[in-house]
Amino acid sequence: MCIEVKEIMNQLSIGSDRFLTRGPRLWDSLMEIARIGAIEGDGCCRLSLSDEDRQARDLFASWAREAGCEMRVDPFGNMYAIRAGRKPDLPVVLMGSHLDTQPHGGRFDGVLGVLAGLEVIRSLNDHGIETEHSVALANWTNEEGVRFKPGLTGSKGFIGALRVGDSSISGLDGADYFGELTRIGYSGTDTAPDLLGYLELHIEQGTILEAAGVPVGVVSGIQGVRWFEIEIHGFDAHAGTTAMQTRSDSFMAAAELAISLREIALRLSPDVRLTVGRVEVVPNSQNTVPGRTLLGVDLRHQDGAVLDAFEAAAEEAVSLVASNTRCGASIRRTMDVQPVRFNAEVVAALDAAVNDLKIPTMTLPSGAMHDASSIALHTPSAMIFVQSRDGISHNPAEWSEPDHVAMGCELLARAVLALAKSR
Ligand code: HGY
Ligand code: MN
Ligand code: MN
Repeated sequence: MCIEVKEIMNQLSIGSDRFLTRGPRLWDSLMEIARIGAIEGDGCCRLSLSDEDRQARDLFASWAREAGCEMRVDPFGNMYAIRAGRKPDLPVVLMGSHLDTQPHGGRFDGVLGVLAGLEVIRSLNDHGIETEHSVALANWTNEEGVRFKPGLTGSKGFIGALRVGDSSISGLDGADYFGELTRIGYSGTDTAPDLLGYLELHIEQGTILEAAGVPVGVVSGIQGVRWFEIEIHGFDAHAGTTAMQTRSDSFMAAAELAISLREIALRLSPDVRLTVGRVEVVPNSQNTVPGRTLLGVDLRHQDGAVLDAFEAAAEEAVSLVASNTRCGASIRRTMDVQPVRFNAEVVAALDAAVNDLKIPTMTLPSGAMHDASSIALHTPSAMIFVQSRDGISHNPAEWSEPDHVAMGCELLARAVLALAKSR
C-alpha cells in the first residue's frame, strides 16, 4: 500500500487497524434500498429497467448527489457518481456493481458493491480526504441478464463489446432495451470516465469463505460463462389420439437433450457448471403435445477450451436428438464471457489493505460472473468478496453478516485510497 494512505491514517489519528468507513451507515442504506421491489422472505425483485429498477436508481442518484458527486449516465444506462480529485483530468479509480436483481433475488447481490462504494465516498467526505485521482462509482445496467440478453449488458457496452442498437441485445418479454432506458429516464448521452483501475466488492455467493472461516476474500479471477438458446420444433398434436410412436414431441426431445448435455459437460470436466434454468413450452397446454420447446442453458468453467469443447459437442447432440425424435432443433450462443484473472497491481493494493487491517482473509476464484468480468478486459481490476451464509444467493434467503460487510467495505476504502493517491 502506498505510504500516503498510512500518512492519511496517522493525520486522522486513526490507528491502521481502525476503520475509515461506517459499517452501520452502509447497513442502513442496504436495508432501505431493499424495500424497493421487496418480495416474500426478505428478498428483492428489481428486474433491469423495470419501475423498481428506476426507483432504486433514483434513490442511488439522490444519495450520490447528497455526497457531492457529479452524476453521469451513458447510452447503456450505466450510472457514474464521480467524486472530484485534485487532478480531475487524471483517469479515475472506479468502484462499482449492479442494482438489478434476479426475480427471487436477495438483499446483497450487486447492490452491496454499489452501496459500499457510496459508503467509501461518504467516509472520504467525513474525513475531508482529498485524492489525487477522482474516485467514482458505477451502477452497471442489466448485470443479471434476466429481462434482457446477454447479461453484463451495461459493462459490455462500456468496454465496446456491445454497441448501442446491437441486435444481439434482446428482451425476454419482447421489450426493447434502449426503449426501456428511455421509458425510465436513464437513456444517457454522457461519456464514461477514463479509468486508472476498477474495484468491485460483491458477496461470494458460494461457500469457500464460510468453510475457511474467514469474513472476506481477495478474488484471483472469474470463470468463463456461455449462454445458449436451444429451440426444438415438433408438431402440436392431440394428447389422447396421437400414438406415442408417431409424435414430434418437442418437450420430450428437449428433456432427452438436457440430460445428454449434462453428461457431455461432466465428461469434459468435473468442475464444470451446467444449468438449464429456463424452459419455455408452447402452447403450454397439458393435453396438447408441445410443438415448440426452448431451453436456456448456462455453462461455466475457468478454461475457455472446455467451453469450446462443450459447444462443439452440444451442436452434435442437438442434431442427433432432432433426427431421433422427428423434430427440428437449433442451438445458438447468446452470451460469451471470457475467463479473467485480476491485475496483480490492483490485487496488491487489496493485499496491502488486508495486512494493514489484520483482517483474516484468503484468495479465491469466483464461480459467479460479475461486471468485473467485462471491466477486467479493459482496465486493471480486482474484486473483494464478503462471506455468504451457506453460499445461498439468487434466493431471498441470501445473507451476509454486518461485521463482514463492514470489513469488506473498509478494505475497499483502503484499496481505493491506495490507488487514488498513487503516482
Ligand atoms: O449469473 C451470475 O453469476 C451473476 O450472479 N449474475
Ligand atoms: Mn451480482
Ligand atoms: Mn447475480
